[in-house]
Amino acid sequence: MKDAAPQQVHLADYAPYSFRVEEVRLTFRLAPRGTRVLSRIVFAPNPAAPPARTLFLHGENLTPVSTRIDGAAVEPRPAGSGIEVGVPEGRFTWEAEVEIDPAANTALEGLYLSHGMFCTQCEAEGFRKITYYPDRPDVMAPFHVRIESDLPVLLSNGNPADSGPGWAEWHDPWPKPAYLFALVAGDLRAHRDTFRTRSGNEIALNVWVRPGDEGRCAYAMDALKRSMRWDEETHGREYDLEVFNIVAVDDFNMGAMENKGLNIFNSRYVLASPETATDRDYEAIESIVAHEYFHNWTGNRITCRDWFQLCLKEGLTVFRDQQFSGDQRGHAVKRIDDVLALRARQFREDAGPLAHPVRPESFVEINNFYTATVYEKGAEVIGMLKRLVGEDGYRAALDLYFDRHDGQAATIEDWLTAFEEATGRDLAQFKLWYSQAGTPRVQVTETYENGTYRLTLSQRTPPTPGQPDKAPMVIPVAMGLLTKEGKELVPTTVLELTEGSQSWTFERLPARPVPSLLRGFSAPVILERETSAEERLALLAHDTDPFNRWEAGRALAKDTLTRMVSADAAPGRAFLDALSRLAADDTLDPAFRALALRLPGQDDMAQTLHASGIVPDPQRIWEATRALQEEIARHLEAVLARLHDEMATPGPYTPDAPAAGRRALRAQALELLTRIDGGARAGALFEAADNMTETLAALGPLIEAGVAGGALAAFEERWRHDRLVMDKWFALQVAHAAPDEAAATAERLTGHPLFDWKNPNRFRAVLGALGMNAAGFHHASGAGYAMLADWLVRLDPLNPQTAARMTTLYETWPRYDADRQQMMRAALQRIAAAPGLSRDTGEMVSRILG
Ligand code: B3K
Ligand code: ZN
Repeated sequence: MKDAAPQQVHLADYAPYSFRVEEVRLTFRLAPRGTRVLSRIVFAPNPAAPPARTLFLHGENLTPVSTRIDGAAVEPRPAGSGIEVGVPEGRFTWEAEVEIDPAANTALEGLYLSHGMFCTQCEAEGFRKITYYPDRPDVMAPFHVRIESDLPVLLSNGNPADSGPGWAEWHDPWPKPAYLFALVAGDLRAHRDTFRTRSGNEIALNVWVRPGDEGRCAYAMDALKRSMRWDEETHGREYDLEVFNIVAVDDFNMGAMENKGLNIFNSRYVLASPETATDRDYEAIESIVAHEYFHNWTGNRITCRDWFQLCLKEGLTVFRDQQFSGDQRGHAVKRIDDVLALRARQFREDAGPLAHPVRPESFVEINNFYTATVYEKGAEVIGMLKRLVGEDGYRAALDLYFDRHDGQAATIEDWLTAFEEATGRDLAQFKLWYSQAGTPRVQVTETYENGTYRLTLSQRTPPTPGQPDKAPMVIPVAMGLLTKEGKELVPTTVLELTEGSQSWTFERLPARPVPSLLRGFSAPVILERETSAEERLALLAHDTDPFNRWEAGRALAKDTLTRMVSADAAPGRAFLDALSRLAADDTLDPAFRALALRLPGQDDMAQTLHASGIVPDPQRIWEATRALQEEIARHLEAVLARLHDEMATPGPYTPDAPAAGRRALRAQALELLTRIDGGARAGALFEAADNMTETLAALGPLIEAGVAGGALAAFEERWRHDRLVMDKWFALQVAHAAPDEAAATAERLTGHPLFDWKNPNRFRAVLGALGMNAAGFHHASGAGYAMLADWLVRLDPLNPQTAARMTTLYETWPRYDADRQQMMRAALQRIAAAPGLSRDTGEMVSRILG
């Protein structure tokens, strides 16, 4: 395993590599236990770096067979995370032959095997496990790859160059960093299509899957074609190779990877059919296919100078995929979904021991920084920038950025300079969003006198690890003013809060207005305002901004739950009536109504209580949530029953947003009704359902009602041979288990013959679901904490990346009471003490423990 004293890497230490790589030629002789990799790399001095006569190359777990410079054998010496060797002046050619062992690669980084198929994952630093190379994103080169293998399908980046029996060659003309390298070899089937770019090039598109899965590729292909068109129409960006390949792999550490011309996907984000995938799956496939495709320009053509700049490609590409999905499915609902995810993951991260800036300044293992902060807050920062410079300014800045940096490895400074030059706006203060961690709090105070409303906004960002003091940020606050009856007095305007505290006045108002603040969630901040229930009810009924309309209902639900948790109070009649009116309002989009009827998640409630100084008790939150759902079900029974009947989608299943919205509303109604009907409707739906969305909409509530035994057995019987569907079966039972049964359920399932703990999807289905079942994971017995720790200790030596990522389930320990804190810390300490703990998990547990 790795050494005990982990090396920190610092942004401030960046220095360019001493050499340029002019050309890379690789030959792979594939064999599961002994793959030979031959490399021939032309290096030349980098004019932008001091001259050097020592070549450093990364390399990990490689068995060298031979190494040569300009044809003469050399003997490099080990150095840091690779090797070092003396080189001649000027241009020279490095050649190496190494042996690697894909079959032994359980970490799923580098070249590995999944069901007999060779595949790669190189981002961030996996290429060094394939051959010796300057494995850093600022070294970009064209690659020529030859693959020798008896397997029928042999793929790499770029365009197919030549092939014959047992071999194929690929040429990628676009200079790229090694992290975008990919190779796939296997017995695969293609779902084929073509796309004509707007300048008339015909691109061959393939989705490659295991035999038997061909029938489940159509939606991913359709999403790809829509993404390609969208990037042309909205950003003027065309595809730049003759072929675009997507490969679905069952064993994959994350969602997908944007390798140039050869995207590799976790199969759960490719394969879909009505019987096996839910509406949520279809939506995720659409957005991830788009995300990886959009990386072709934001990430690949323009990449990152170093890994500290990760948000340059990730924040921007998330922002682009969010815009795309909004255009496809409707922006109002998409924005609410995105903010739900932001609060659930990023606000949680920002409030705990793992808080870090969007552009971190140091790391031990970069894989630990593919976080909600880099991705989701990174996207929010771009959304704010766009709001501040306007639609046209944004377009001009992006055009300049693409023009100026195409083919380069860029920085956040380059990105912001493009905005400054294209729009004339000074972004010096705005740049703090990249360096200051923590979620800003914006406090609202106001006065109203003689028709004049004065609004004062004050900002403060709490301390985060390593950052005790914070400076004021640029916070765009979109707002409007309404009358109590819902008439808009002041339409949406954007206030720019740049100082610690600022005031704005609005004059000649007919009466005290109801402010609608932070419309569209215009900045990733927490708003602090004493708001009366009357005001919230007015906004819920009338706000013209759909986000804030939803937000008002959300706030009422949180207030109600807070009172139920801390004072055993009953839910207020006015709230229930408002919810009822909203549910019954058929002029509103069903998807929006489904979101409005959904109660805050239990972890979200814990976060909310903690932020207002209350120590959350997960058990009480669970009880209050159940009680409130029951109250809502009783109060709204008639309208929910009507929705349940009327929102049925007759005819064959289609995955489009309107149909999915109807199913979501129906499922929401069903979940509530099951609290009072004992599972009658859910049981009927389970029997009748002909698609996975409805099957799961029925099964979850049946489990919670304690009447799912037969349904679970029938489901298992029908789907035992389908790995993606069985992931759902495993996850659902844990996710919906009652608090005192969650750990035992997870325990039982880990003994199931289909529990393959080495497969990340299956591991996450059980242990990830346990960590997300708030009341179950945080059960007072500590059984959940202990069980997860046992499994992470077991997984870490095999798959450090997935183990490290899952330690974040403990990041909330500071929120809880002394007993839980002590048990969570003890679990973390037990992981920390595991012999040979990986650098990945080691860094995470030590940061979480603080
Ligand atoms: N860029 C990859 C993530 C790589 C993660 C490495 N641990 C997928 C994406 O963001 O598109
Ligand atoms: Zn990405």
